[in-house]
Amino acid sequence: MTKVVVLTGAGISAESGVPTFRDADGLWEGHAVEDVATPQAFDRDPLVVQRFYDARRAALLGVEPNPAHHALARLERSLGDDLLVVTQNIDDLHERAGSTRVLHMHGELLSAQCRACGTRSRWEVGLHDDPVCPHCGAAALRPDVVWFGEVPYEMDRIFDALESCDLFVSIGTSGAVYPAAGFVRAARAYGARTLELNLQPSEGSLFFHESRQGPAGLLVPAWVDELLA
Ligand code: BV8
Repeated sequence: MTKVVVLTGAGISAESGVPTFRDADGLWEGHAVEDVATPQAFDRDPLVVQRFYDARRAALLGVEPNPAHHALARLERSLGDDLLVVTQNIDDLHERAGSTRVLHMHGELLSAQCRACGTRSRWEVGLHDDPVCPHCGAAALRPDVVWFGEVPYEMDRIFDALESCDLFVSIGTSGAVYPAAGFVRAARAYGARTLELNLQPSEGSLFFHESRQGPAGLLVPAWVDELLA
């Protein structure tokens, strides 16, 4: 069986109505990255940061997975453990589409992290009113997301998967943020075939064996049909 690693970014959730980061009306439009997605920003003004993530967490209730998410869940039902979805996204649309083998390298909106005891707890409501940690009782919760300057989650598991995969596929990412933007070169160096599915060429397109342009909602189901044919 072909061992496959799929990397996803904001583009796979765009057709579900989740804003991307860098596109015209992107998330970063309203906010300077350094004002909302760095530990320094949180120390400087936690309320601004908490409200930024509370708004994105609340917005999750109004969106649904799209055909690209459902196609990857279908692929998992065929490949089982031979598929790993590594996502930069902090939304839960992969899981809501039925995917179980999902690794959130930049964290999750529906999780809170306690800065006192380190516990990560499932969290579905706001954090701006400074609720206490369900584990230690300290009012020290922050969004469980990886900010710029912080080390992404499960980097060892990701590189193990890149080392043993036969096919690396990148979907809906601009290739602007590291270490995710470096995965294609690592996978290729380990001998994998590499494919990009993106609305427009990304900053890393030239590193892929093949790059297909178009909306993920069309490209991903077609690619899954092809792979399972
Ligand atoms: C770290 C969570 C050390 C929070 C995020 C090397 C060189 C230069 C800089 C660095 C470097 N190494 C590290 C850095 C610094 C930094 C970095 O990369 N800076 C950039 C800006 C230059 N990286 C870090 O700080 C990282 N940490 O390096 O620690 C380390 C590393 C390894 C091992 C040990 C130690 C941490 C970065 C994580 C930051 N947190 N998110 C939150 O979500 O608020 S990053 C965030 O932005 C996302 O998670 C994602 O990663 C990134 C956004 O990118 P995309 O998802 O690609 O979205 P974007 O809008 O940019 O693009 C959308 C794409 O989709 C476009 O191409 C578009 O064409 C396409 N598209 C749109 N619609 C569709 C579509 N495609 C298909 N269909 C559609 N319908």
